[in-house]
Amino acid sequence: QLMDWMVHTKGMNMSYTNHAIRLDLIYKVRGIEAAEKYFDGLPDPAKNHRTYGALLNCYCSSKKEEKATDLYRKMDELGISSSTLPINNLMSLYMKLGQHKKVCSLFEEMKEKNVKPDNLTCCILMTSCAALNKIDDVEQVLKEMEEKGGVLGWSAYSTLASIYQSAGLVEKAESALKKLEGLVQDRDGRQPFDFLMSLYASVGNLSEVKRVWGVVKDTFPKVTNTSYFSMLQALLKLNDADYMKQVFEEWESNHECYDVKLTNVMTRAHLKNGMAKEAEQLWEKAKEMGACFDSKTCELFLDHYMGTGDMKSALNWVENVTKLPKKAGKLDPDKIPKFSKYFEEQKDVQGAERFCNCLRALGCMDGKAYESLLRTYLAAGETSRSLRQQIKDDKIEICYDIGKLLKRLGEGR
Ligand SMILES: *[C@@H]1O[C@H](CO)[C@@H](O)[C@H](O)[C@H]1NC(C)=O
Ligand SMILES: *[C@@H]1O[C@H](CO)[C@@H](O)[C@H](O)[C@H]1NC(C)=O
Ligand SMILES: *[C@@H]1O[C@H](CO)[C@@H](O)[C@H](O)[C@H]1NC(C)=O
Ligand SMILES: *[C@@H]1O[C@H](CO)[C@@H](O)[C@H](O)[C@H]1NC(C)=O
Ligand SMILES: CC(=O)N[C@H]1CO[C@H](CO)[C@@H](O)[C@@H]1O
Repeated sequence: QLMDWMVHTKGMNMSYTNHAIRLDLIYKVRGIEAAEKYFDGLPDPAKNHRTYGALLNCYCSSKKEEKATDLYRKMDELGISSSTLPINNLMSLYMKLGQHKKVCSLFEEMKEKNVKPDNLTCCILMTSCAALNKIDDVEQVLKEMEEKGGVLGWSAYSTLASIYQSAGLVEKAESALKKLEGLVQDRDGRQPFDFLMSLYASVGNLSEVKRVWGVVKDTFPKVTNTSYFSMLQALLKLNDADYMKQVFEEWESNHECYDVKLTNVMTRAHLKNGMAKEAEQLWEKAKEMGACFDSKTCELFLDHYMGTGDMKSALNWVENVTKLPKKAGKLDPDKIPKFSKYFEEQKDVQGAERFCNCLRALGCMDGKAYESLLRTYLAAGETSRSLRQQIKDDKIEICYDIGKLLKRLGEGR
Protein backbone atom coordinates (compact mmCIF):
# COMPACT_ATOMS: atom_id res chain seq x y z
CA GLN A 1 0.00 0.00 0.00
CA LEU A 2 2.81 2.35 0.88
CA MET A 3 4.52 1.62 -2.42
CA ASP A 4 1.28 2.07 -4.35
CA TRP A 5 0.90 5.44 -2.65
CA MET A 6 4.47 6.47 -3.42
CA VAL A 7 3.97 5.74 -7.11
CA HIS A 8 0.37 6.69 -7.79
CA THR A 9 -0.19 9.55 -5.37
CA LYS A 10 3.22 11.12 -4.98
CA GLY A 11 4.36 10.34 -8.52
CA MET A 12 7.71 9.15 -7.26
CA ASN A 13 10.02 7.29 -9.60
CA MET A 14 10.97 3.83 -8.53
CA SER A 15 14.56 2.76 -8.54
CA TYR A 16 15.36 -0.66 -9.91
CA THR A 17 15.90 -1.97 -6.43
CA ASN A 18 12.49 -0.69 -5.45
CA HIS A 19 10.96 -2.53 -8.37
CA ALA A 20 12.52 -5.75 -7.14
CA ILE A 21 11.30 -5.17 -3.59
CA ARG A 22 7.84 -4.30 -4.83
CA LEU A 23 7.71 -7.45 -6.94
CA ASP A 24 8.58 -9.49 -3.90
CA LEU A 25 5.88 -7.78 -1.83
CA ILE A 26 3.29 -8.24 -4.56
CA TYR A 27 4.12 -11.93 -4.64
CA LYS A 28 3.73 -12.24 -0.87
CA VAL A 29 0.49 -10.30 -0.71
CA ARG A 30 -1.25 -11.04 -4.01
CA GLY A 31 0.41 -14.20 -5.25
CA ILE A 32 2.50 -15.43 -8.13
CA GLU A 33 0.24 -14.34 -11.00
CA ALA A 34 0.13 -10.73 -9.82
CA ALA A 35 3.92 -10.78 -9.52
CA GLU A 36 4.28 -12.12 -13.06
CA LYS A 37 1.97 -9.43 -14.35
CA TYR A 38 3.93 -6.74 -12.55
CA PHE A 39 7.17 -8.01 -14.03
CA ASP A 40 5.73 -8.13 -17.57
CA GLY A 41 4.56 -4.54 -17.20
CA LEU A 42 7.96 -3.18 -16.21
CA PRO A 43 9.72 -0.87 -18.69
CA ASP A 44 12.62 -2.60 -20.43
CA PRO A 45 15.44 -0.92 -18.54
CA ALA A 46 13.85 -2.05 -15.28
CA LYS A 47 14.10 -5.68 -16.39
CA ASN A 48 17.55 -6.22 -15.02
CA HIS A 49 19.33 -8.72 -12.83
CA ARG A 50 17.51 -7.47 -9.74
CA THR A 51 13.97 -7.78 -10.99
CA TYR A 52 14.72 -11.03 -12.83
CA GLY A 53 16.28 -12.29 -9.64
CA ALA A 54 13.21 -11.28 -7.64
CA LEU A 55 10.91 -13.10 -10.04
CA LEU A 56 13.13 -16.17 -9.92
CA ASN A 57 12.88 -16.08 -6.15
CA CYS A 58 9.07 -16.05 -6.42
CA TYR A 59 9.13 -19.12 -8.67
CA CYS A 60 11.51 -20.91 -6.33
CA SER A 61 9.48 -20.06 -3.22
CA SER A 62 6.31 -21.36 -4.81
CA LYS A 63 8.16 -24.44 -6.10
CA LYS A 64 7.42 -23.81 -9.74
CA GLU A 65 10.30 -25.80 -11.10
CA GLU A 66 9.69 -25.47 -14.82
CA LYS A 67 9.13 -21.73 -14.72
CA ALA A 68 12.14 -21.25 -12.45
CA THR A 69 14.39 -23.27 -14.73
CA ASP A 70 13.17 -21.48 -17.85
CA LEU A 71 13.65 -18.08 -16.27
CA TYR A 72 17.12 -19.00 -15.11
CA ARG A 73 18.03 -20.07 -18.69
CA LYS A 74 16.66 -16.77 -19.97
CA MET A 75 18.83 -14.93 -17.47
CA ASP A 76 21.72 -16.99 -18.74
CA GLU A 77 21.07 -15.81 -22.30
CA LEU A 78 20.93 -12.22 -21.09
CA GLY A 79 24.19 -12.74 -19.23
CA ILE A 80 22.71 -11.86 -15.83
CA SER A 81 22.70 -15.27 -14.17
CA SER A 82 26.24 -15.18 -12.88
CA SER A 83 25.78 -14.36 -9.24
CA THR A 84 25.42 -16.27 -6.04
CA LEU A 85 21.89 -15.33 -5.07
CA PRO A 86 19.92 -16.65 -8.08
CA ILE A 87 21.97 -19.82 -8.21
CA ASN A 88 21.43 -20.42 -4.49
CA ASN A 89 17.72 -19.89 -4.99
CA LEU A 90 17.52 -22.47 -7.74
CA MET A 91 19.73 -24.93 -5.85
CA SER A 92 17.54 -24.58 -2.83
CA LEU A 93 14.46 -25.32 -4.95
CA TYR A 94 16.04 -28.47 -6.39
CA MET A 95 17.07 -29.55 -2.92
CA LYS A 96 13.55 -29.13 -1.58
CA LEU A 97 12.17 -31.09 -4.53
CA GLY A 98 14.62 -33.90 -3.84
CA GLN A 99 16.43 -33.38 -7.15
CA HIS A 100 19.84 -33.58 -5.60
CA LYS A 101 21.75 -34.42 -8.78
CA LYS A 102 20.59 -31.13 -10.28
CA VAL A 103 21.97 -29.34 -7.21
CA CYS A 104 25.37 -30.85 -7.88
CA SER A 105 25.36 -29.94 -11.57
CA LEU A 106 24.38 -26.36 -10.74
CA PHE A 107 27.39 -26.22 -8.48
CA GLU A 108 29.58 -27.32 -11.38
CA GLU A 109 28.00 -24.58 -13.47
CA MET A 110 28.74 -22.12 -10.68
CA LYS A 111 32.39 -23.04 -10.78
CA GLU A 112 32.53 -22.73 -14.56
CA LYS A 113 31.02 -19.27 -14.33
CA ASN A 114 33.44 -18.31 -11.59
CA VAL A 115 30.63 -17.39 -9.19
CA LYS A 116 31.62 -17.32 -5.54
CA PRO A 117 29.74 -19.83 -3.38
CA ASP A 118 28.72 -18.76 0.12
CA ASN A 119 27.55 -20.37 3.37
CA LEU A 120 24.18 -21.17 1.94
CA THR A 121 25.60 -22.76 -1.21
CA CYS A 122 27.73 -24.93 0.99
CA CYS A 123 24.84 -25.95 3.26
CA ILE A 124 22.58 -26.82 0.32
CA LEU A 125 25.30 -28.83 -1.40
CA MET A 126 26.21 -30.77 1.71
CA THR A 127 22.56 -31.54 2.39
CA SER A 128 22.10 -32.80 -1.16
CA CYS A 129 25.23 -34.96 -1.07
CA ALA A 130 24.07 -36.41 2.24
CA ALA A 131 20.65 -37.16 0.76
CA LEU A 132 22.43 -39.07 -1.98
CA ASN A 133 24.27 -40.98 0.77
CA LYS A 134 27.60 -39.57 -0.31
CA ILE A 135 29.33 -38.58 2.92
CA ASP A 136 32.69 -38.50 1.12
CA ASP A 137 31.30 -35.86 -1.22
CA VAL A 138 30.03 -33.84 1.74
CA GLU A 139 33.56 -33.76 3.09
CA GLN A 140 34.94 -32.95 -0.35
CA VAL A 141 32.57 -29.96 -0.70
CA LEU A 142 33.57 -28.70 2.70
CA LYS A 143 37.27 -29.09 1.97
CA GLU A 144 36.89 -27.19 -1.28
CA MET A 145 35.12 -24.35 0.51
CA GLU A 146 37.57 -24.29 3.38
CA GLU A 147 40.45 -23.97 0.93
CA LYS A 148 38.85 -20.91 -0.63
CA GLY A 149 39.01 -19.29 2.80
CA GLY A 150 36.62 -16.87 4.45
CA VAL A 151 33.52 -18.46 3.00
CA LEU A 152 32.29 -20.61 5.80
CA GLY A 153 30.57 -19.53 8.97
CA TRP A 154 29.09 -21.45 11.86
CA SER A 155 25.99 -22.46 9.91
CA ALA A 156 27.98 -24.70 7.56
CA TYR A 157 29.34 -26.64 10.53
CA SER A 158 25.93 -26.90 12.09
CA THR A 159 24.66 -28.50 8.86
CA LEU A 160 27.70 -30.76 8.81
CA ALA A 161 27.22 -31.83 12.42
CA SER A 162 23.61 -32.68 11.82
CA ILE A 163 24.54 -34.74 8.73
CA TYR A 164 27.14 -36.68 10.73
CA GLN A 165 24.70 -37.18 13.57
CA SER A 166 22.05 -38.61 11.23
CA ALA A 167 24.66 -40.93 9.75
CA GLY A 168 25.58 -42.14 13.24
CA LEU A 169 29.07 -40.63 13.06
CA VAL A 170 29.06 -39.22 16.58
CA GLU A 171 32.73 -38.36 16.94
CA LYS A 172 32.82 -36.51 13.66
CA ALA A 173 29.63 -34.68 14.65
CA GLU A 174 31.21 -33.59 17.92
CA SER A 175 34.30 -32.30 16.20
CA ALA A 176 32.10 -30.32 13.77
CA LEU A 177 30.36 -28.81 16.80
CA LYS A 178 33.68 -27.76 18.28
CA LYS A 179 34.47 -26.03 14.99
CA LEU A 180 31.05 -24.39 14.97
CA GLU A 181 31.55 -22.97 18.44
CA GLY A 182 34.96 -21.60 17.47
CA LEU A 183 33.38 -19.61 14.63
CA VAL A 184 30.63 -17.94 16.63
CA GLN A 185 30.94 -14.17 16.77
CA ASP A 186 29.16 -11.63 18.91
CA ARG A 187 26.93 -10.45 16.10
CA ASP A 188 25.60 -13.99 15.52
CA GLY A 189 23.51 -13.65 18.66
CA ARG A 190 21.93 -16.56 20.46
CA GLN A 191 20.96 -18.74 17.54
CA PRO A 192 24.20 -20.73 17.19
CA PHE A 193 24.01 -21.68 20.86
CA ASP A 194 20.49 -22.99 20.41
CA PHE A 195 21.80 -25.18 17.60
CA LEU A 196 24.70 -26.33 19.75
CA MET A 197 22.43 -27.44 22.58
CA SER A 198 20.09 -29.21 20.22
CA LEU A 199 22.86 -30.99 18.33
CA TYR A 200 24.79 -32.00 21.44
CA ALA A 201 21.56 -33.48 22.74
CA SER A 202 21.13 -35.40 19.49
CA VAL A 203 24.52 -37.02 19.89
CA GLY A 204 23.69 -37.78 23.50
CA ASN A 205 26.27 -35.55 25.18
CA LEU A 206 24.66 -34.14 28.33
CA SER A 207 27.79 -32.58 29.79
CA GLU A 208 28.29 -30.50 26.65
CA VAL A 209 24.64 -29.40 26.66
CA LYS A 210 25.09 -28.18 30.22
CA ARG A 211 28.37 -26.47 29.40
CA VAL A 212 26.85 -24.58 26.44
CA TRP A 213 23.90 -23.57 28.64
CA GLY A 214 26.44 -22.09 31.03
CA VAL A 215 28.02 -20.16 28.16
CA VAL A 216 24.60 -18.78 27.14
CA LYS A 217 23.97 -17.55 30.66
CA ASP A 218 27.40 -15.99 30.95
CA THR A 219 27.34 -14.39 27.52
CA PHE A 220 23.92 -12.75 27.38
CA PRO A 221 22.50 -10.38 29.96
CA LYS A 222 19.06 -11.92 29.49
CA VAL A 223 18.16 -15.50 28.65
CA THR A 224 15.22 -15.48 26.25
CA ASN A 225 12.32 -17.91 26.21
CA THR A 226 13.70 -19.25 22.92
CA SER A 227 16.92 -20.25 24.64
CA TYR A 228 14.98 -21.81 27.51
CA PHE A 229 12.91 -23.64 24.93
CA SER A 230 16.02 -25.03 23.18
CA MET A 231 17.52 -26.09 26.49
CA LEU A 232 14.35 -27.82 27.68
CA GLN A 233 13.98 -29.61 24.36
CA ALA A 234 17.59 -30.74 24.55
CA LEU A 235 17.08 -32.10 28.06
CA LEU A 236 13.86 -33.80 26.98
CA LYS A 237 15.80 -35.58 24.24
CA LEU A 238 18.31 -36.69 26.87
CA ASN A 239 15.53 -37.56 29.30
CA ASP A 240 17.05 -35.64 32.19
CA ALA A 241 13.86 -34.87 34.10
CA ASP A 242 15.50 -33.46 37.22
CA TYR A 243 17.59 -30.92 35.39
CA MET A 244 14.60 -30.01 33.23
CA LYS A 245 12.62 -29.25 36.32
CA GLN A 246 15.39 -27.04 37.65
CA VAL A 247 15.65 -25.09 34.36
CA PHE A 248 11.88 -24.79 34.07
CA GLU A 249 11.49 -23.47 37.59
CA GLU A 250 14.26 -20.98 36.97
CA TRP A 251 12.34 -19.67 33.96
CA GLU A 252 9.04 -19.73 35.83
CA SER A 253 10.42 -17.50 38.55
CA ASN A 254 12.12 -15.06 36.12
CA HIS A 255 9.80 -14.89 33.16
CA GLU A 256 8.41 -11.69 31.72
CA CYS A 257 5.75 -13.17 29.47
CA TYR A 258 4.34 -16.56 30.23
CA ASP A 259 5.14 -18.85 27.32
CA VAL A 260 2.96 -21.95 27.22
CA LYS A 261 5.34 -23.60 24.76
CA LEU A 262 7.80 -24.10 27.58
CA THR A 263 5.15 -25.55 29.86
CA ASN A 264 4.18 -27.90 27.05
CA VAL A 265 7.72 -29.24 26.81
CA MET A 266 7.70 -29.83 30.54
CA THR A 267 4.28 -31.48 30.31
CA ARG A 268 5.56 -33.80 27.60
CA ALA A 269 8.44 -34.82 29.85
CA HIS A 270 6.21 -35.55 32.84
CA LEU A 271 3.76 -37.55 30.77
CA LYS A 272 6.56 -39.50 29.12
CA ASN A 273 7.69 -40.50 32.60
CA GLY A 274 4.18 -41.43 33.68
CA MET A 275 3.90 -38.42 36.00
CA ALA A 276 0.46 -37.21 34.99
CA LYS A 277 -0.27 -35.65 38.36
CA GLU A 278 2.81 -33.44 38.18
CA ALA A 279 1.84 -32.50 34.65
CA GLU A 280 -1.64 -31.45 35.78
CA GLN A 281 -0.15 -29.43 38.63
CA LEU A 282 1.94 -27.46 36.15
CA TRP A 283 -1.23 -26.17 34.54
CA GLU A 284 -3.00 -25.44 37.77
CA LYS A 285 -0.01 -23.30 38.65
CA ALA A 286 -0.02 -21.71 35.18
CA LYS A 287 -3.66 -20.86 35.72
CA GLU A 288 -2.78 -19.05 38.93
CA MET A 289 -0.28 -17.03 36.91
CA GLY A 290 -2.99 -16.08 34.49
CA ALA A 291 -1.83 -18.34 31.65
CA CYS A 292 -3.98 -20.76 29.74
CA PHE A 293 -3.19 -24.09 28.03
CA ASP A 294 -3.35 -24.30 24.25
CA SER A 295 -4.45 -26.91 21.73
CA LYS A 296 -1.05 -28.64 21.92
CA THR A 297 -1.51 -29.08 25.68
CA CYS A 298 -4.91 -30.68 25.19
CA GLU A 299 -3.51 -33.01 22.56
CA LEU A 300 -0.68 -34.10 24.87
CA PHE A 301 -3.00 -34.92 27.77
CA LEU A 302 -5.65 -36.53 25.57
CA ASP A 303 -3.14 -38.81 23.86
CA HIS A 304 -1.62 -39.74 27.18
CA TYR A 305 -4.85 -40.54 29.02
CA MET A 306 -6.42 -42.32 26.06
CA GLY A 307 -3.21 -44.32 25.68
CA THR A 308 -3.35 -45.46 29.29
CA GLY A 309 -7.11 -46.06 29.12
CA ASP A 310 -7.90 -43.38 31.72
CA MET A 311 -10.95 -42.09 29.87
CA LYS A 312 -12.29 -40.14 32.85
CA SER A 313 -9.23 -37.91 32.89
CA ALA A 314 -9.29 -37.80 29.10
CA LEU A 315 -12.86 -36.46 29.30
CA ASN A 316 -11.67 -33.60 31.50
CA TRP A 317 -9.33 -32.61 28.71
CA VAL A 318 -12.07 -32.81 26.12
CA GLU A 319 -13.90 -30.31 28.32
CA ASN A 320 -10.79 -28.17 28.32
CA VAL A 321 -10.71 -28.25 24.52
CA THR A 322 -14.10 -26.52 24.57
CA LYS A 323 -12.58 -23.67 26.58
CA LEU A 324 -10.02 -22.87 23.86
CA PRO A 325 -10.61 -19.97 21.48
CA LYS A 326 -13.07 -20.99 18.75
CA LYS A 327 -10.50 -21.62 16.01
CA ALA A 328 -8.18 -23.72 18.15
CA GLY A 329 -10.93 -25.78 19.79
CA LYS A 330 -10.99 -28.93 17.70
CA LEU A 331 -11.27 -32.58 18.58
CA ASP A 332 -9.61 -35.15 16.35
CA PRO A 333 -12.60 -36.99 14.78
CA ASP A 334 -10.81 -40.34 15.17
CA LYS A 335 -10.99 -39.92 18.93
CA ILE A 336 -14.78 -39.54 19.11
CA PRO A 337 -15.79 -43.23 18.60
CA LYS A 338 -13.34 -44.30 21.29
CA PHE A 339 -15.11 -42.17 23.87
CA SER A 340 -18.57 -43.25 22.70
CA LYS A 341 -17.62 -46.91 22.89
CA TYR A 342 -16.16 -46.48 26.36
CA PHE A 343 -19.28 -44.87 27.85
CA GLU A 344 -21.52 -47.51 26.28
CA GLU A 345 -19.41 -50.29 27.72
CA GLN A 346 -19.28 -48.62 31.12
CA LYS A 347 -23.03 -47.89 30.99
CA ASP A 348 -21.97 -44.39 32.03
CA VAL A 349 -24.85 -42.07 31.15
CA GLN A 350 -23.42 -39.10 33.01
CA GLY A 351 -20.08 -39.38 31.25
CA ALA A 352 -21.76 -39.80 27.88
CA GLU A 353 -23.88 -36.69 28.50
CA ARG A 354 -20.81 -34.69 29.48
CA PHE A 355 -19.05 -35.87 26.34
CA CYS A 356 -22.04 -34.93 24.18
CA ASN A 357 -22.11 -31.47 25.73
CA CYS A 358 -18.53 -31.05 24.56
CA LEU A 359 -19.36 -32.24 21.05
CA ARG A 360 -22.22 -29.76 20.99
CA ALA A 361 -19.93 -26.94 22.12
CA LEU A 362 -17.41 -27.91 19.45
CA GLY A 363 -20.11 -28.04 16.80
CA CYS A 364 -19.65 -31.73 16.03
CA MET A 365 -22.71 -33.33 17.63
CA ASP A 366 -24.24 -35.63 15.02
CA GLY A 367 -26.52 -38.62 14.51
CA LYS A 368 -23.79 -41.13 15.23
CA ALA A 369 -23.06 -39.51 18.59
CA TYR A 370 -26.78 -39.59 19.45
CA GLU A 371 -27.06 -43.26 18.54
CA SER A 372 -24.25 -44.01 20.93
CA LEU A 373 -25.78 -41.83 23.65
CA LEU A 374 -29.12 -43.65 23.29
CA ARG A 375 -27.40 -47.04 23.42
CA THR A 376 -25.68 -45.90 26.62
CA TYR A 377 -29.08 -45.04 28.15
CA LEU A 378 -30.40 -48.45 27.10
CA ALA A 379 -27.41 -50.27 28.53
CA ALA A 380 -27.75 -48.41 31.81
CA GLY A 381 -31.51 -49.05 31.91
CA GLU A 382 -32.16 -45.35 32.27
CA THR A 383 -34.30 -43.03 30.31
CA SER A 384 -34.84 -39.35 29.89
CA ARG A 385 -37.96 -37.48 28.93
CA SER A 386 -36.16 -34.86 26.93
CA LEU A 387 -34.02 -36.91 24.55
CA ARG A 388 -36.28 -36.63 21.52
CA GLN A 389 -36.66 -32.90 22.04
CA GLN A 390 -32.94 -32.46 22.42
CA ILE A 391 -32.27 -34.25 19.13
CA LYS A 392 -34.72 -31.90 17.46
CA ASP A 393 -33.13 -28.87 19.12
CA ASP A 394 -29.79 -29.96 17.73
CA LYS A 395 -31.42 -30.08 14.29
CA ILE A 396 -30.50 -33.70 13.79
CA GLU A 397 -32.75 -35.85 11.68
CA ILE A 398 -34.40 -38.72 13.50
CA CYS A 399 -33.32 -41.46 11.15
CA TYR A 400 -34.49 -45.06 11.24
CA ASP A 401 -31.82 -46.21 13.71
CA ILE A 402 -32.35 -43.31 16.10
CA GLY A 403 -36.13 -43.80 15.89
CA LYS A 404 -35.77 -47.47 16.77
CA LEU A 405 -33.57 -46.69 19.76
CA LEU A 406 -35.99 -44.04 21.00
CA LYS A 407 -38.82 -46.54 20.77
CA ARG A 408 -36.87 -49.07 22.79
CA LEU A 409 -36.27 -46.36 25.38
CA GLY A 410 -40.01 -45.95 25.61
CA GLU A 411 -39.94 -42.49 24.14
CA GLY A 412 -43.04 -42.33 22.04
CA ARG A 413 -43.89 -39.52 19.74
C1 LIG B 1 10.70 10.92 -12.64
O1 LIG B 1 11.46 10.72 -13.80
C2 LIG B 1 11.09 11.58 -14.87
C3 LIG B 1 11.89 11.17 -16.11
O2 LIG B 1 13.17 10.74 -15.79
C4 LIG B 1 11.33 13.02 -14.48
O3 LIG B 1 10.93 13.91 -15.49
C5 LIG B 1 10.53 13.32 -13.22
O4 LIG B 1 10.79 14.64 -12.75
C6 LIG B 1 10.84 12.32 -12.10
N1 LIG B 1 9.92 12.53 -10.97
C7 LIG B 1 10.32 12.59 -9.70
C8 LIG B 1 9.25 12.83 -8.68
O5 LIG B 1 11.47 12.45 -9.34
C1 LIG C 1 28.55 -16.71 6.30
O1 LIG C 1 29.81 -16.43 5.73
C2 LIG C 1 30.46 -15.25 6.18
C3 LIG C 1 31.76 -15.12 5.43
O2 LIG C 1 31.53 -14.98 4.07
C4 LIG C 1 30.68 -15.35 7.68
O3 LIG C 1 31.31 -14.18 8.14
C5 LIG C 1 29.34 -15.51 8.36
O4 LIG C 1 29.51 -15.65 9.75
C6 LIG C 1 28.64 -16.72 7.81
N1 LIG C 1 27.32 -16.81 8.39
C7 LIG C 1 26.88 -17.86 9.09
C8 LIG C 1 25.51 -17.79 9.62
O5 LIG C 1 27.55 -18.85 9.29
C1 LIG D 1 31.05 -35.05 25.37
O1 LIG D 1 31.92 -34.15 24.77
C2 LIG D 1 33.12 -33.92 25.48
C3 LIG D 1 33.90 -32.81 24.81
O2 LIG D 1 33.93 -32.99 23.43
C4 LIG D 1 33.92 -35.22 25.55
O3 LIG D 1 35.09 -35.04 26.29
C5 LIG D 1 33.05 -36.29 26.20
O4 LIG D 1 33.71 -37.52 26.15
C6 LIG D 1 31.72 -36.41 25.52
N1 LIG D 1 30.84 -37.25 26.31
C7 LIG D 1 30.05 -38.19 25.76
C8 LIG D 1 29.20 -38.95 26.70
O5 LIG D 1 30.02 -38.39 24.58
C1 LIG E 1 8.76 -16.25 23.31
O1 LIG E 1 7.79 -15.35 23.74
C2 LIG E 1 7.24 -14.54 22.73
C3 LIG E 1 6.31 -13.52 23.33
O2 LIG E 1 5.88 -13.89 24.59
C4 LIG E 1 6.53 -15.46 21.72
O3 LIG E 1 6.01 -14.68 20.66
C5 LIG E 1 7.50 -16.49 21.17
O4 LIG E 1 6.81 -17.39 20.32
C6 LIG E 1 8.17 -17.23 22.30
N1 LIG E 1 9.21 -18.09 21.77
C7 LIG E 1 9.23 -19.43 21.93
C8 LIG E 1 10.36 -20.18 21.34
O5 LIG E 1 8.38 -20.04 22.53
C1 LIG F 1 -5.69 -26.72 33.39
C2 LIG F 1 -7.17 -26.82 33.46
O1 LIG F 1 -7.86 -25.82 33.36
N1 LIG F 1 -7.68 -28.02 33.63
C3 LIG F 1 -9.11 -28.24 33.76
C4 LIG F 1 -9.60 -29.22 32.71
O2 LIG F 1 -10.93 -29.54 32.92
C5 LIG F 1 -11.21 -30.13 34.20
C6 LIG F 1 -12.67 -30.54 34.20
O3 LIG F 1 -13.50 -29.60 33.59
C7 LIG F 1 -10.86 -29.13 35.29
O4 LIG F 1 -11.06 -29.73 36.55
C8 LIG F 1 -9.41 -28.76 35.14
O5 LIG F 1 -9.07 -27.77 36.08
